[in-house]
Amino acid sequence: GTLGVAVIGTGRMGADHVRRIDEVISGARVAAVVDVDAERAKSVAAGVEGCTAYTEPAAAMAAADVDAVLIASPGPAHEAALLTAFEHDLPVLCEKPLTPDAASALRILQAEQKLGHRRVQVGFMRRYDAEYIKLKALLDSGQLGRPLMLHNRHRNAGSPPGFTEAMLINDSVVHEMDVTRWLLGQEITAVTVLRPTPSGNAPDGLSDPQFVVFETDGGALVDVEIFVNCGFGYQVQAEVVCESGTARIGDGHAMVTNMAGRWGGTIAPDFVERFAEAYDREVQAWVDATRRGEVTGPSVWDGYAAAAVCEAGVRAQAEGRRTEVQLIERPALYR
Ligand code: NAD
Ligand code: ISE
Repeated sequence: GTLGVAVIGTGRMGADHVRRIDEVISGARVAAVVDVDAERAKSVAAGVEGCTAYTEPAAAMAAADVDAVLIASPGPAHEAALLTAFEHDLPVLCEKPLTPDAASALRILQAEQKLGHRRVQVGFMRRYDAEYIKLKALLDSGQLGRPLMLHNRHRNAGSPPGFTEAMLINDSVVHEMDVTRWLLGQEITAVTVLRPTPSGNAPDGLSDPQFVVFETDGGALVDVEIFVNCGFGYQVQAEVVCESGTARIGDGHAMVTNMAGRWGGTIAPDFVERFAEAYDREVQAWVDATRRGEVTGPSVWDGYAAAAVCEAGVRAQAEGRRTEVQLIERPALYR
């Protein structure tokens, strides 16, 4: 039957996922929404037929019409929601980051193992982006030979108030950490963070942009330009340099116009637009797998591994030196 989903957190991403499940996704409906802000939950629920508003995740998860949970609250609230979902043995799609630090991610890793089966897909949506999928297929085909370097650019038009140095790593660069592990099939072993003199447009207390370097256990070097106040739009680009060629994605050349003596295209304003199709594919894949009784996509292991790299990244950033990643051995459930 139709999957009754409880969406926890109805902010920017949560509200967009509610719309998506309501209007785009097949096989699921929004049975409940939860927000600590009762008014926000009520107003989102009011737009969806048969949807109940709650302020407590536990209350929604105990409801008879809730079969699965989509967590879109801020990172620090994910651990409590995940543990409650495990108590009810409910399937979960958890927005990235799994949790904001390695110790809490490890607790989730242990809790899911205690449950005895995988229940969580982590919201690393770039794995569902059409261009990233093509790039991964090309690398896996071996036509380009061994990947030597991966260059990434990650630019946001602006950062929200309260966006911190640590969030630059935990909320933004975490995407490149996952994409690196997934594209290359390698673990990240060390992180170094370098900074130019900050842009005059960077908010107080945020050194922006920054240049992050990963080393991998396969001997590849990965760099990330993270620039969250670039001002001109939302851009995510990647270029892999291999032994026999290179491949590049994210140029956004879907349409090129000629007008008034210039040629060019448009830049997406934000992630909601840039990754709209990836989010659609991600949520549909989660609903389809859940209805088959399966769990696919980025796992709690992937969420933990990214959190461990984040922890090294935040330390590298604060201490200004190359920092090695500490990772436990991959448990049998995730092999
Ligand atoms: P937001 O601040 O816009 O929304 C968060 C909402 O959660 C708010 O309405 C807040 O009141 C509510 N909330 C806070 N604590 C809660 C709790 N304990 N229980 C229930 N609700 C709670 O944040 P956002 O930008 O929508 O981010 C939400 C999540 O989505 C984060 O994990 C973030 O990293 C992730 N995100 C992912 C992407 C992506 O590209 N995949 C993009 C943006 C955000
Ligand atoms: C945000 O949380 C995201 O996940 C976006 O994809 C990323 O581009 C942005 O920098 C983050 O703040």
